[in-house]
Amino acid sequence: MSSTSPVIKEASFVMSARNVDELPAPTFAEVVFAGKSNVGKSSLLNALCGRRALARVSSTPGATRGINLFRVELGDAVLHFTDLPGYGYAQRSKQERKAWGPMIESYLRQRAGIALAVVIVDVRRGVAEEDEQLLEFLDSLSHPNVVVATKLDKLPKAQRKPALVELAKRSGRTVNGFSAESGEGGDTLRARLLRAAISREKVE
Ligand SMILES: Nc1nc2c(ncn2[C@@H]2O[C@H](COP(=O)(O)OP(=O)(O)OP(=O)(O)O)[C@@H](O)[C@H]2O)c(=O)[nH]1
Ligand SMILES: [Mg+2]
Repeated sequence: MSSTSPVIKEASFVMSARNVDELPAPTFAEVVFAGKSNVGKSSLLNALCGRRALARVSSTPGATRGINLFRVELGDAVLHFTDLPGYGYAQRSKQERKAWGPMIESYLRQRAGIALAVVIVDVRRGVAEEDEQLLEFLDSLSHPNVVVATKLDKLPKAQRKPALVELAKRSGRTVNGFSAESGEGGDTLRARLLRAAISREKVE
């Protein structure tokens, strides 16, 4: 990758869907953000775009409802970013919790344009059983994926690198560090997103 990191020139909200069928045809390569409730998916999306309130963020789990689609200009590419509701939050009603599994699953199964799935974990908590299941599901669908450990700023500087190395060792995957507070890790991630979008364009 060149030393100049791609920048996001434009980012706008497209729509929020309850159902995959409501989404527009997959015109652009899609980058999907998934992970447990409250890990910081929407914050990461906002930080990547350099926007404070593009996607809804809350300190209470369950901030993101439905499938939220954004249109993003990254370098010379146009992409869709998809912000998904979190999974694994035990205190939601049974009915709602049940609804999320199939919604996320059908999104991942049906969207032809998925270029990359970003699986977000809290650097202090690591890769949970549900995350592992999601990663395996993504592999089975041949969706390229990356693990991003966020909230890096919550750890003292000296503990960050060792924590990421430990996470990588335990999950057997490459783990990228990130902080929505400081923007740390953003350049690497934007470059990765752009690479995924370009390789997707070549396939189609
Ligand atoms: N210090 C710090 N706080 C963060 C970071 N990322 C997210 N947060 C905080 O974590 C909380 C949850 O963030 P969200 O971005 O709403 O999390 P989410 O994963 O989208 O949550 P759901 O949509 O409910 O699944 C908020 O209070 C954020 O301000 C980070 O990198 N550093
Ligand atoms: Mg969210």
